[in-house]
Amino acid sequence: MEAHNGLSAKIAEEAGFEALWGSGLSLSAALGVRDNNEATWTQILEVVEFMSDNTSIPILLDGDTGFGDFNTMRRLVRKLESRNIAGVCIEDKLFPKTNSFIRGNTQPLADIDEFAGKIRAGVEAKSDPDFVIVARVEAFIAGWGLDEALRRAEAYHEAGADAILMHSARRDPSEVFEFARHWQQRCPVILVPTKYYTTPTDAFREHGIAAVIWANHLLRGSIEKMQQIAAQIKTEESLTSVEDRIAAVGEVFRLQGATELAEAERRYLPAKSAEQTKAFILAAVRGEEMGELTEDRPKAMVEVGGKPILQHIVDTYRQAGIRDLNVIRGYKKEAVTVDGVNYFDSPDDGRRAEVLALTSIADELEGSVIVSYGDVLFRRFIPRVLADSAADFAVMIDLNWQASRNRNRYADYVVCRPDPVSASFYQEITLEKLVTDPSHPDIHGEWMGFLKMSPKGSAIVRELLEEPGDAFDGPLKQADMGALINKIIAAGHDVKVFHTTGNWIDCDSALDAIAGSQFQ
Ligand code: SPV
Ligand code: MG
Repeated sequence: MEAHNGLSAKIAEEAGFEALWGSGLSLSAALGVRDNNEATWTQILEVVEFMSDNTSIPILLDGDTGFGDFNTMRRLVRKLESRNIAGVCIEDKLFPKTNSFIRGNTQPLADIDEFAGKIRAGVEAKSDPDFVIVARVEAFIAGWGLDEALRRAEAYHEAGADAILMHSARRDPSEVFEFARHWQQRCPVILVPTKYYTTPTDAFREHGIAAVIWANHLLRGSIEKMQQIAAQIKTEESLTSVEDRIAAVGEVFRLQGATELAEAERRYLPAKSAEQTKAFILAAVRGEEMGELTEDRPKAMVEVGGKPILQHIVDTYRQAGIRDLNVIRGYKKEAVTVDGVNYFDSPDDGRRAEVLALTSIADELEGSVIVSYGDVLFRRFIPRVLADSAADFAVMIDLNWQASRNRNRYADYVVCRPDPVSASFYQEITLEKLVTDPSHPDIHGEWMGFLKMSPKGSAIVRELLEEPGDAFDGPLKQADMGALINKIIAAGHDVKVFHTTGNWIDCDSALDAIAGSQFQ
């Protein structure tokens, strides 16, 4: 299959072709010049180098007439080998050549001996025994007939050509088949059925043809498509109706191998944990306790100190260096309009169905992830500490949990091992469980709503989310983050505890929202 740059080469390879034709016509047309050696051979070399770098299948370069005499041919072969090009095809015409389909029968042919010498020079310049040299015979193009075609093929084969490309401009394959019958497979024969394109491919097989070259079809396909799209955008002055007719930007990135670069960055760049962590902010619930403040918006969008709570959260995450920010919306989702974040929609708006919401985005839970709440304001060191942790699971707790109990508000209290207050500085503290009963005798702190997962932790959570709903001590639809964390512990995983006193606020009442404005 023809290709004319790194992109078309990749597309042809992905389509399953076994080899590529670096077409002189397509390469020159794509560069905006004529197929008359207007592009220099080193310019062509640069393009085929991109094709070679971007593919793993063999490339046969259309070397025109070899771009000069035997001496240029020797240099060409060496340069192509160094670019990992599999072979070159040269045609027995004169430099500068003209495309065979432009008044072909008026074109002069090369002297047989001179051309055979060029082939020998190429063969002897090879250092890779697998590099192939294909001799292209233009006798039919020039109207010189079968005998001349056979004489030339024989001389070039004798000079060491690995294969003969027999070209023809006829609408039917009769002359090339006639050649094949007489040639009797003395070496492989290659055809270019651009003009006799209606010939069934089985007919080529029956005549013992080794390969056919679809010589310019990706170029011609792209020309037509580009013309249509350009005309349509010009006429309509709009992108609306073209968007669905063109490749998505994501497809462009895929063809460029963007994923590989992202993986390489993870492997080779110094780890900046915050940059490699993504945050999911749960902002689906209304927050009825805030009354009319949340009639037309979820509580994450209630304004505190002149901007929505969610905006404060997003700003703080960004200050902490965490920029991959994802918001799960539910209640009045159209009112959630913070810029620069990715939105996901909870399948059940307005309820504390946090596990259900996470299940709906389970595929996104990969790599290093922090899940937190859309109504919790916090200092930036908190996500930083969590992002820096190598633990598979980590949470942040507030030791001053009595404040919440005294105000009698709903909270997730934590039982740790050992007690963080009496633990020595270097001791690891792990979470035993979350409890909601403020009179539980072993409470050590209050969970601040942050769950950090390492890449491995994310994978574990994805698996837990696949379990049936009743695995969460009750219907999945009602399971909250606390249930998920207890589930992680019950499955035998350690949850590391970091602690602080204050430095956060849970805006689950209008009162807290006002306190939050002082906090900021
Ligand atoms: C090319 O693809 O550039 C060729 C084949 O040489 S043809 O255009 O048919 O001459
Ligand atoms: Mg050509």
